[in-house]
Order: sequence, then C-alpha cells, then structure tokens
Amino acid sequence: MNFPYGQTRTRIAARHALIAPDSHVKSNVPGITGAATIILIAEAMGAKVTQLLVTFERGGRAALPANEIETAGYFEAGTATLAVGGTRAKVQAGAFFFAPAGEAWSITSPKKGTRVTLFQKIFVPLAGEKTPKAIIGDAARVKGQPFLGDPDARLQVLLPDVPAFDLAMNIFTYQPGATLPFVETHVMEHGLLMLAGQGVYRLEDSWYPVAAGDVIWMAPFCPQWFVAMGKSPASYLYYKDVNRAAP
Ligand code: UGY
Ligand code: MN
Repeated sequence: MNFPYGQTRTRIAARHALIAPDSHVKSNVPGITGAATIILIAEAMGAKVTQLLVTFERGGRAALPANEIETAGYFEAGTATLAVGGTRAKVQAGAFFFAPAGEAWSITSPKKGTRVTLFQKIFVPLAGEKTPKAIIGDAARVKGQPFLGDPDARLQVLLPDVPAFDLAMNIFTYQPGATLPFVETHVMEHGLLMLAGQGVYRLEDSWYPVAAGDVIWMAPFCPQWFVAMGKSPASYLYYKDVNRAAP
C-alpha cells in the first residue's frame, strides 16, 4: 500500500531493518533475466547475508555460476524447473533448495508470477567437514516441531542440522496470540520474510506491526521478539548463520 505524504513502515536502522513491500525497487542482478529482482538485505546495510526476492515473468530464468557463494531458496508461489548439483526437478510453491558453494544452479521455465526468496552468503568451511551437498525439498513434507515446548509456535527446520552446514533456513508458524517465548539476543544474524498473517515484531527497542510480504534484517545480537495477531496463523521464513564460532 502507498501512503500519502511520504510515509512508509520501512525503517533501516544500524542493527535491524524492516522493509515493507511499498518501498521495493528493482535491481539488475547478473544471471537473472525476465524477472523483477529486489535486493532486500545486503552488505551495504551491514549484513553478511544477501536476501533477494525474484518474481519471474514467463520465459524468465536464473542461472548462477559455481563460486564461493552458497544459496538457500524458497518458492512462495508458481512453478518452475530447478536444477542444482546434477539434480533437476519440477517445483511448486513450498519447494526449497540448497545450492552449495562450488555448484552452479538454475531456475527455468517459470510460470508467470513465480516468486522465490534467495538467501546467499560466502560459505565458511569447517575443518574436517565436507562441503554440504545440494538439496531440493518440499516444506509440506517437513514436520513442524513445538518451539521450546509450545505447540502453538512450530518450527520447520528445512536444511540438515549438522555441522557441515553454516546456515539454516526455517519456517516458524504461530497460532494467533502465540509468541517467541522470550526476547532472544544471539550471535546469529537473521534475514526474514513474513509468509502469512500478521503480528508485532520487537527489534532492539522498537515494536513494529508486520504482515505478509514484509522483510526483516536482524544483525547479530539484535534483541528480538514476536507476537502473532489477527484471526489466522502467522508464519515467516528465516535464515540464520549457524555452526561456526568466532575465532
Ligand atoms: O532460530 C531463531 O533464532 C528464532 N527463534 N529467531 C526468531 O524467530 N527471531
Ligand atoms: Mn532468533
């Protein structure tokens, strides 16, 4: 929604950001054609992760080369052909993938309106662990677990929770009224996309109304808390860096 008089819910602070859909501006990203690509979170704001939203036209494609960047992706809408690490699959809304560093990947033949969120970072290897392998999955097949014992706040862990992975991509679903049980403050960074519903996100000392389509960046140690509001469940997709300690 556009507000008169230059208002927006978007707020870019030093250690967190809320990006509402009304402030999106497209970028040209090498390797992605026939699509509206929005770079929502980037190094330029102090982040270590890059979060992109790609909405394809018919005939659009993404073809990214093998390099030191790893990518975790989630299809919010549409259908397409996904190829990663020698595996090829026809995918639809709810599909997710992991393309490790050193593997090229592509999205081709998208239905118009196919919408994908990408999280990208430079892979940090761990001595004694092999680079993780490519994954294509379906979130509908990943069971949600009660978060810290609360059956009304369920967490779907999409990628293997093993030391070889230096990132996680999860979906958190809250029944109306459910909350994060305490104000988390942790070394891990988050990139987040509201998938459904609405609520209030606390980021540092600010409380923000949020709804589907909003994106949030939380720097390491950004105090964070969420309450789901309204009459339907709220859910969000999020990234976090994991399994690597500072030297
Ligand atoms: O995994 C997490 O750190 C998660 N509980 N954080 C969040 O939802 N803001
Ligand atoms: Mn957290």
